[in-house]
Amino acid sequence: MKFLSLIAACGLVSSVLAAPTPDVIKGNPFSGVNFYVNPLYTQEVSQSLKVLTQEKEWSLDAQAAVVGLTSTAVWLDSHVKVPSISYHLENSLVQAKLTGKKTVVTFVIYDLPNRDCSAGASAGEYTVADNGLEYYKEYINSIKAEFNKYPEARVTCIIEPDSLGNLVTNLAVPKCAEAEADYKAGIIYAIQQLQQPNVALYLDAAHGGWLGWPNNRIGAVQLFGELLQAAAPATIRGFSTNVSNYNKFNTTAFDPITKYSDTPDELLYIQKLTPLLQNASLPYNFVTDTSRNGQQNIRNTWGDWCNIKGAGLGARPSANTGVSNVDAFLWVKTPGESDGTSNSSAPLYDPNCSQNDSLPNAPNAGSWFNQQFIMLVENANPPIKA
Ligand SMILES: *[C@@H]1O[C@H](CO)[C@@H](O)[C@H](O)[C@H]1NC(C)=O
Ligand SMILES: *[C@@H]1O[C@H](CO)[C@@H](O)[C@H](O)[C@H]1NC(C)=O
Ligand SMILES: *[C@@H]1O[C@H](CO)[C@@H](O)[C@H](O)[C@H]1NC(C)=O
Ligand SMILES: *[C@@H]1O[C@H](CO)[C@@H](O)[C@H](O)[C@H]1NC(C)=O
Ligand SMILES: *[C@@H]1O[C@H](CO)[C@@H](O)[C@H](O)[C@H]1NC(C)=O
Ligand SMILES: CC(=O)N[C@H]1CO[C@H](CO)[C@@H](O)[C@@H]1O
Repeated sequence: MKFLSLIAACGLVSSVLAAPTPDVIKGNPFSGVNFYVNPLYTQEVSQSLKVLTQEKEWSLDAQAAVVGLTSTAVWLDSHVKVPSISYHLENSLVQAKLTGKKTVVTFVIYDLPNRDCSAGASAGEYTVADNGLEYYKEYINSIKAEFNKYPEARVTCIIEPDSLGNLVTNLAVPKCAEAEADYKAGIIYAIQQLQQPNVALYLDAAHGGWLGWPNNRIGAVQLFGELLQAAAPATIRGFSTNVSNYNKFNTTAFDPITKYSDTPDELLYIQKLTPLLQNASLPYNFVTDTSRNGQQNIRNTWGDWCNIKGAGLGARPSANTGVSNVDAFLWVKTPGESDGTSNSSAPLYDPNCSQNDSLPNAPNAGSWFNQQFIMLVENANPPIKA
């Protein structure tokens, strides 16, 4: 007995002392690995299920539980969330050990000054007027310090959804014009600090209904080129599209709202961007958010974005996309978390959130929204297999 526990103790000591093997990403960071399941999301869903079963008979709780065990991205949408990186990376290493497979975690970097400059629902903690860029750099430095503690963990980041889209099309909005220089400097800084052998970055490229229009995509590629040239030699793996959106990835039954567009789905958008990126010698790999694109023909206009009624979960997170330069389908937007409040007296109210194609009684962006979660599970396409 004593002998065995001595051996066990030696095993423990040596496994603590052995330096972990650093992860070095080559090619698609999602290929051949597991996708991280966030235990906090699993908990959120099981809380929701408790409320549900008290409220009504619901036949889909087994499916909902499967959703709770599906990989979702972790949003670092304020500086106080940064220390949670350790929690997530440690859990990812546990999941890797349990499954015998490397496990990739996706974080969303989302805290620029004047965030969400063209809308009201997701304004952030920093402003350009109040030294926001310096605070943002501290936020990025803290993220880097957390990542550096776990060189053996595999990490991908989605950098600043909506921000560059706003610079391409919304500079007429004063809050966006004011933010232009800080958005650029902040994103260049984020790329330079965060790109590491075990960290792959995806810069957000909005979606086909926004930057897909011919002039917009040319403007977007010019802007990407300008920022990547400034960030070099640091670089990115590619671009993310459709974060929090509802566009189909590949369809032949186009939604009527996309009628005048030559990029009515995300695959066509990616296929139009790819040659422009190649011609500019920029990376041209993509990830696409499929968390809510299961159903179409649910919006009055293509720009509508807030808690859309009738939406359903889309393709499950996977590296099997069928397209060589699409690295993965991801659930970036967390299914069940609100896009914004429908209360017109609330400080973060945006009129998009009380239109007739939005769910009523919605809480603030990021807060749990049971009705939305139920709806997404009920309308999942493909359906969730329990
Ligand atoms: C897109 O959908 C069409 C028709 O449904 C199919 O033939 C094609 O293989 C799909 N392309 C990709 C890349 O998935
Ligand atoms: C390719 O890039 C060059 C500049 O490097 C530009 O002049 C040309 O218009 C681009 N062609 C296309 C098809 O985008
Ligand atoms: C909703 O947001 C879109 C931009 O995505 C905008 O085009 C539209 O006018 C907004 N609608 C309302 C009612 O604010
Ligand atoms: C709407 O927001 C206002 C201002 O924050 C608050 O006083 C009110 O209680 C809210 N209404 C509902 C229904 O939550
Ligand atoms: C919803 O609102 C739009 C205007 O935003 C209007 O055109 C449409 O008829 C309304 N639909 C219903 C079902 O009330
Ligand atoms: C990054 C990005 O473009 N996100 C957009 C995805 O689509 C929704 C709905 O149109 C928008 O609200 C997001 O801003």
